[in-house]
Amino acid sequence: MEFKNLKLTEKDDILYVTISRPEAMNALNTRFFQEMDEVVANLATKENLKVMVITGEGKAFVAGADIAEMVDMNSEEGTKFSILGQNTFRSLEKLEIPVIAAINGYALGGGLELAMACDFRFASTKARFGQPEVNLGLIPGYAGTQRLSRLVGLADALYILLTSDMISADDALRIGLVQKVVEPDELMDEVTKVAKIIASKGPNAIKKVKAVVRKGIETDFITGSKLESEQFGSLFGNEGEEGMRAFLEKRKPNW
Ligand code: DAK
Repeated sequence: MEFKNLKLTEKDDILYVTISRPEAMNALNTRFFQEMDEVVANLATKENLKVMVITGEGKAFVAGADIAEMVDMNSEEGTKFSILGQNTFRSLEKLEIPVIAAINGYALGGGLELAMACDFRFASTKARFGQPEVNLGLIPGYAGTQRLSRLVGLADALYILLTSDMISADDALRIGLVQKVVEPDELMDEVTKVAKIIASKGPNAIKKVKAVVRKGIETDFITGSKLESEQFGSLFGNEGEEGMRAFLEKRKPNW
């Protein structure tokens, strides 16, 4: 597939995906979802890749779903568009390798929903966050109502969803929506630094941490703990053995 909305680069086992439709603030259209599906299904699954990073080109990370594409949709088409996006974000969330959002500017509506489907978020001081759907007489359509309250708690989520207030990077940090805020020209370096740290760890352990935490939060404590024991056990005799032997032999593990 020829990409029109995404630019891809690969370096040091990290896949960088840049959303690139700056003239429309990187608004998410049907084509974006098709391209992201292709990345998640076929490109980010390459054996050598350890981490994926998503960022935006220009002033925005993503300023929302494409209002120009949505405006003429009827109810049935709206539901279809919502399901398309929900499925894409769900598969991103379920990707085996961690996904980091590098939020360079506006992360609004569907853009914040995309960022929330990533595993964690670093932001530039220029980033702004909001769910302004009610300004348009809409509600979030890509599971933003569900992810936001799980990430920041009920009251902050409802404040953001009910007021359409655009919050700063520092406020996003304060409520736990992002994990770090840095100067704009440091954003990609900081994200790369943390991506490389993750890429240096036991690759299967990294995938299992993500899977167990993500599955665990959708189930009850006992079921989640059982899953943890199974996955913990599965690392013995292979990657875990190498990591533990390397520690005892005072050398770097050979994953
Ligand atoms: N969609 C389409 N075009 C957009 C856009 C968007 N979300 N955001 C910006 N643009 C376009 C603008 O129309 C403008 O195009 P031209 O006029 O140059 O052709 C260009 O990008 C530059 O934008 P501005 O001139 O407005 O730039 P400013 O710097 O003045 O302002 C802004 C930047 C990000 C503050 C402003 O553009 C803005 O407020 N944008 C809209 C933000 C917004 O409301 N986002 C939420 C979108 S709604 C569902 C599925 C999904 C969703 C809901 C339901 N179902 C199917 C049920 C999700 C909904 C959303 O995400």
